[in-house]
Amino acid sequence: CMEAGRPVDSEMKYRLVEQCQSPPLSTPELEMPAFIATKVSQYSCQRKTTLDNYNKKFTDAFEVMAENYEFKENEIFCLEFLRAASLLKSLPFSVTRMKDIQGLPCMGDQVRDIIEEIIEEGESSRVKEVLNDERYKAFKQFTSVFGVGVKTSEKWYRMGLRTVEEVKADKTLKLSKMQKAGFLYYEDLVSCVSKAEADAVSLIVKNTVCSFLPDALVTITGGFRRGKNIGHDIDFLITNPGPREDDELLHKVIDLWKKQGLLLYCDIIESTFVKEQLPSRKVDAMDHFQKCFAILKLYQPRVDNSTCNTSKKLGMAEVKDWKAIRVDLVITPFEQYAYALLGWTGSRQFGRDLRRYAAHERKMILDNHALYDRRKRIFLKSGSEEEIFAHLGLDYVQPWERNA
Ligand code: DCT
Ligand code: MG
Repeated sequence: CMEAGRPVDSEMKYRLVEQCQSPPLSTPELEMPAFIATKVSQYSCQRKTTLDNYNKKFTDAFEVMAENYEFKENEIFCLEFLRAASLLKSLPFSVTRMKDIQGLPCMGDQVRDIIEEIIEEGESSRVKEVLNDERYKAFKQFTSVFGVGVKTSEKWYRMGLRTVEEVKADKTLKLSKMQKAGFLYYEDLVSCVSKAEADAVSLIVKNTVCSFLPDALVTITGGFRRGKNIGHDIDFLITNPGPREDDELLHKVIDLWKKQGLLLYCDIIESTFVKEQLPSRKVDAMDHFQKCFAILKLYQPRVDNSTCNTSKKLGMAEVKDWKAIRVDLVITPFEQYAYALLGWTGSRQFGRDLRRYAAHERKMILDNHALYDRRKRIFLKSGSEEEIFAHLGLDYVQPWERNA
């Protein structure tokens, strides 16, 4: 979740989808009688976005554009493309003509130009330009390393570095502990986490946490809670119902994993939460929970083939029987659990829009800890995600419909 690589190479995604044509839709008006473009909300928290994306060739293109603007630290244009991508992901049909996007929000000129070009030419020249851009390609590689963000990439790029190999080879660079781990386990970390791996790690986390606190609630959040079957990390929320709070829990868990040889990297961040403080006004603010960004060693049941035994007998290098996996553990007080769950379930865009909706439409401030009503000057308590949506006057959106 920190500065980390994205799960799927957008370039690959883009190339793959370029080739497939969407099925011809003769009369979408007749097939979608309930669809009225002007009624589509500009906020993704008022839409349902499942993983069935009928407009992947457009949304992949927008995500490349957004990422390029992120690398250039142009937040406005970055958001414009992220919002457009998110909107098209929520459509129940494939866009095949400009008429299909008529009346929809979030379709600015830049966005429309790219849609038009993809409809007419099958691909966008602007997106192709970005994909071939030296700076974009270098930043894409650098930010795929755990612990490397835009700032570090900028520095390396200015030094003339262009690839991960060049960075690795440059022994004069001062790397953070996180980046060192990022390079050490690079291959494992860029290969995505599967659902099966997430389930295996989930068992380990639950068993360890419950050995110290039997009543603790451990929930998988992030993309896996939204029904994705791959991710770049596994996110967990841990809380203890009942009065007892245990500030030492996270340390106990980490210490045990260290003893068991399961911990490859860990950065514990102590809670910085101040009760009296209003929810943060920063739209993309990090929360104040005690948390840990870790890399776990997940042993994998090896396929039983004779080559492994032979290699041992012949004294050859042993086959690696584990994979490094990025795991985030977040500890929350029980009263804040629903807010933390909503925030950590994402998607990022869904969370952004929830906070923007709260601020602009309800004069409320939402973050991962609480919801504050500025008119009534009170905090609104919630014991479940449903209650938070209700406080905001929103229809409930299921986790698997939050893939905005
Ligand atoms: N989140 C948050 N505050 C942060 C970081 C993340 O509230 N400082 C939320 C937004 C999404 C969610 O936590 C999980 O973050 P990621 O793991 O980055 O996203 P993901 O949706 O799980 O995607 P991936 O499959 O790439 O892990
Ligand atoms: Mg995640």
